[in-house]
Amino acid sequence: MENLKIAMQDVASKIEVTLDELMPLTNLPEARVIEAMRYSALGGGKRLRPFLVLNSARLFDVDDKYSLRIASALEMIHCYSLIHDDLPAMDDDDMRRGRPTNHKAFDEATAILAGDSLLTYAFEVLADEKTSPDAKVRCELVKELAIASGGFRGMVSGQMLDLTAGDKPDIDLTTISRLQDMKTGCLIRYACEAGAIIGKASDDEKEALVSYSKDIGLAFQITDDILDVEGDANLVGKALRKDEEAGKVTFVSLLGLDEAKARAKELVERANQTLDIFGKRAELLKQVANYILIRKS
Ligand code: GRG
Repeated sequence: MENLKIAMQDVASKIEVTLDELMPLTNLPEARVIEAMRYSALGGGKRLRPFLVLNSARLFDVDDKYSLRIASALEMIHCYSLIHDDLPAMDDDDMRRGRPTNHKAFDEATAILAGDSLLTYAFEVLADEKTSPDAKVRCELVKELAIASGGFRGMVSGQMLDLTAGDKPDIDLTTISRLQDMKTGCLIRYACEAGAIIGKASDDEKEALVSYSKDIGLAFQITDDILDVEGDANLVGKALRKDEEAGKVTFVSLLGLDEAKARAKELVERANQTLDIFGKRAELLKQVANYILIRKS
């Protein structure tokens, strides 16, 4: 695990530098929105999605200078979703990553704009030639990210279902899995898929990465539900036990803690098996899947 820790810190610092360069501060009168974007995008976090992008792309010897731009675009979408999710109209949270949420640090209108701007800027970054000299690759990266984050079969659809789930206490495991697959899973899937796209992976290689990412995405959400019940709010960096208070159906409420943990473990084991086609080169991806099971934040 020491290896993994160093590798994750390395990606986190590289992504911090890239995001900082991509979003320079300005003296212009509208600078407040840039400050709010930087507040959330440079505000720490595990950088799991960037780690997955870089290490999937490295399987195909892609230069990090390309993957870092893709990872930054994906992190921008992730941060936009967190800003909007924390708003009073959605989850109404005061703390995120151990500090005030964007709308608490700025104001609601600025937080909405910062989220909007991160969402659109992500596509500008992807569409730029610096992301890939191959226009077909850029197009595919843009298209798949739009699908993963959108409202037809992506993150926004998952969020919509989540917002209305409270009114439907009879939700079953299939429904909750579909909801979470869209809300959390789609961006995690994109991280690995993007590595395959930029790496011009074969169909089998791409399929293996997508299958791995689907399984770890679900395991990630199950552990999120577990952390909500037995996690430490100081380590997680936000208020916990909100699901139970809101009467929300989660993997833990449906399966119980032990069964939820067993399910997450099974998913990670299956995910790691699918990476066997890459041999030793997939070691870090396997380690990060194992880390999902024991994460404390
Ligand atoms: C508002 C369109 C819109 C979508 C919001 C992702 C999401 C949908 C809401 C976040 C709510 C939440 C806590 C989901 C559980 C899984 C998740 C995405 C956790 C946060 O991701 P981490 O743990 O965060 O990777 P860090 O801070 O490490 O980047």
